[in-house]
Amino acid sequence: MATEAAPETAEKHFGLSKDDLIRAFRIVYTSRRIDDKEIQLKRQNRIFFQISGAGHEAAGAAIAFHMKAGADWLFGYYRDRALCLGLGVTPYEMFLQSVGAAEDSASGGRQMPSHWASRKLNIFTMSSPTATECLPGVGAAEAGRFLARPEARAFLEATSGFSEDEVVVVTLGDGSTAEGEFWEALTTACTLKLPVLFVVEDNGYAISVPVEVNTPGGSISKLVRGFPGLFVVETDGCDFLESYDAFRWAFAYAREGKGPVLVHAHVVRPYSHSLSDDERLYKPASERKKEAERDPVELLARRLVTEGLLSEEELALLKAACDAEVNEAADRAAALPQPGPERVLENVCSPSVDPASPAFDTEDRPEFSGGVTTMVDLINACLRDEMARDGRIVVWGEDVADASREEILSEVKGKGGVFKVTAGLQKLYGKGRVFNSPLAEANIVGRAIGWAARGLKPVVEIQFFDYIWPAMLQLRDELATIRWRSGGLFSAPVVVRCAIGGYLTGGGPYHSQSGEVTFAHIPGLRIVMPSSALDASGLLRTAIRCDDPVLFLEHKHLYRQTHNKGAYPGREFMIPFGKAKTVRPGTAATVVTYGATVFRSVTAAHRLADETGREVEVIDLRSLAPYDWAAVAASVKRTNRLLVVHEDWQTHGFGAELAARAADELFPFLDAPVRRVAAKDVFCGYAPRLEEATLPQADDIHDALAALLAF
Ligand SMILES: Cc1ncc(C[n+]2csc(CCOP(=O)(O)OP(=O)(O)O)c2C)c(N)n1
Ligand SMILES: [Mg+2]
Repeated sequence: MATEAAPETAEKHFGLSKDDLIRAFRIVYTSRRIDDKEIQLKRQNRIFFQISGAGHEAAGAAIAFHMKAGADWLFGYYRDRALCLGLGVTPYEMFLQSVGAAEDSASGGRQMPSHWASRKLNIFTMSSPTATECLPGVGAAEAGRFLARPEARAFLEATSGFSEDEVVVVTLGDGSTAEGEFWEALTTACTLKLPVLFVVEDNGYAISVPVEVNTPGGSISKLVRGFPGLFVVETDGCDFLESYDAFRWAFAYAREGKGPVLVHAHVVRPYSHSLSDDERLYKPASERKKEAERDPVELLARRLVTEGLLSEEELALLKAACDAEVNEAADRAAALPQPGPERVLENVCSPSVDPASPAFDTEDRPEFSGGVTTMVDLINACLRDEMARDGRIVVWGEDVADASREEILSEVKGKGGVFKVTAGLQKLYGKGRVFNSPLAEANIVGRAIGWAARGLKPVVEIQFFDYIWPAMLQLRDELATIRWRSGGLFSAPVVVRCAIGGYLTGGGPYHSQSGEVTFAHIPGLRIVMPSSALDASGLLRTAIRCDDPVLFLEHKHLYRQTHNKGAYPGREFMIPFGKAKTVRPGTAATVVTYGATVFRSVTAAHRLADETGREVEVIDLRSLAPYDWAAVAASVKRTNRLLVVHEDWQTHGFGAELAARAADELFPFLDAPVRRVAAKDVFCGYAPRLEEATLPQADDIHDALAALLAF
């Protein structure tokens, strides 16, 4: 009897109806058929890469069944085809990416297939590095909580908004859990009790490397059980119904605000790692046979038939309908053109907000107040006023808070940064907007991406440039690429402040490093390096208000000098990027420099003028990406001599770029070879005499200039 059968089915299938199960089958089967079609197209050279979601389909469909598309967020990876289909990405959209079509809505032909993105569905643009999605996912969850606060109402419209019980789903493979960023993400998800659902799709291999090499003991779910508050679930990801049930509990826990969850889904990988891999080289036939028996598409098909939900004929008809849809979508997409060469440079930076434009230039309209003070104070004042102007600005990093344990603030003065740049900001704006991160640089930058993607404005601190490197993957492969790789769908206008440089007499090799050129080389990142308090104030304001990621380099040695002090220039004082400053006029030669060598260059120029009566022009670039080539060229056309000075190493340094460009574009105007003064190609020693001999000094600049003038 129907009335008796209904509850039995409901119980058996966790409340899912026959139609639900058929929908699940459509998803897993279509996913597999898209992979098969792509493999065919790749073999015909009609697409250029293929990586399949085969074996992961049932787990993916189960996740999709529980997600609220467009309310929850996905920070996923390349095996999530079924999950994305379940959320609403269409087969046609998937093929647009495989053929590299200009119309590919996820990336405009930028990304390999299986790197989806959708603004509408809250699928964050996927990248290829393993596990880099974990920290942005955690950041997005924090951002959701921040946006849910009543204080956020004032600026909610300028953000992604939030949903009451939203969950951020982060997926990754078993091998990827060996990456430190996964553990950094778990750390923050647990300490902050965030609604993040980590899904480890464990197919037993990372390309050819079996799971026990990446995971001690071979089981990630066993390994993470000690994380406080983390709900850990293990499931057979090949079985749709078992997965559906596991994710039911997982989502309920996260939605109720109890904290993060890790679902360990055991899946298979029947199609090799990608079409460039042949698993027969490292997987014995017996193992492949066992995997084939767990094929999730077959398992679900068998269940539908054996449980009488579909007849063999109905199943065949359903498959035929899916096949037809897949073939039609592939044919339609394959007919479309790739983006033309005119689109190569699109979306490297914001197309609408140009921080080099006059809109960011109020340099000639300062409204000074107070006496002259240090660079530290003016950066602090700029942060203070910008945070008052825009509630979306949030500050974190190592030691940046006044005190993580807020209740002790009545007893102590508070820390506010190892250089005191952020001192007092927590007291003013609370620990919701100014807080300490764990001691983990990728964590700092990665989380910021998640916040920024949702329309907030993180201004984060990397304590020392010497320790920026754990964040390199986030900076270069995530932050810098997000707008470009998503065809403008997403952006992450994060400001990363970082103390840089030497001349500390005792800074040693790990507190004296330069290396700005490593970042100036990366498309999509803006690099700024002020030499005076006033410039720092104006450039930081531009960095915060612009719509691109900015690496804001604050020279430690310049934080508290007397020669570069300034008065606070007011709440609207902005200096555009790419606008150099002539700090000393002259006609005999041009010195182009930035950072701590500006003062040394001016000192050298003064001495030379005293000795010879010849005046050398000194130009402070102030920003390196973009840099003010027009100012350099105009000066060299007048002086006919060029010396580039920087603290960073000489070999492959910023001076190499300027010298090459001068040789190319200014050759007819040069009366002498372009010269460089820079650090010796060695790390900076602790002994002050070593430091002095390593970093460029005013004497070195003076001597180079004398030689240049004598040429
Ligand atoms: C940081 C980084 N290192 C190496 C690679 C190359 N690579 C791509 S996928 C992969 C294996 C990933 O294995 P796993 O996490 O188990 O995911 P699966 O592909 O098995 O689903 C490797 C080494 C990469 N993409 N990123
Ligand atoms: Mg794997």
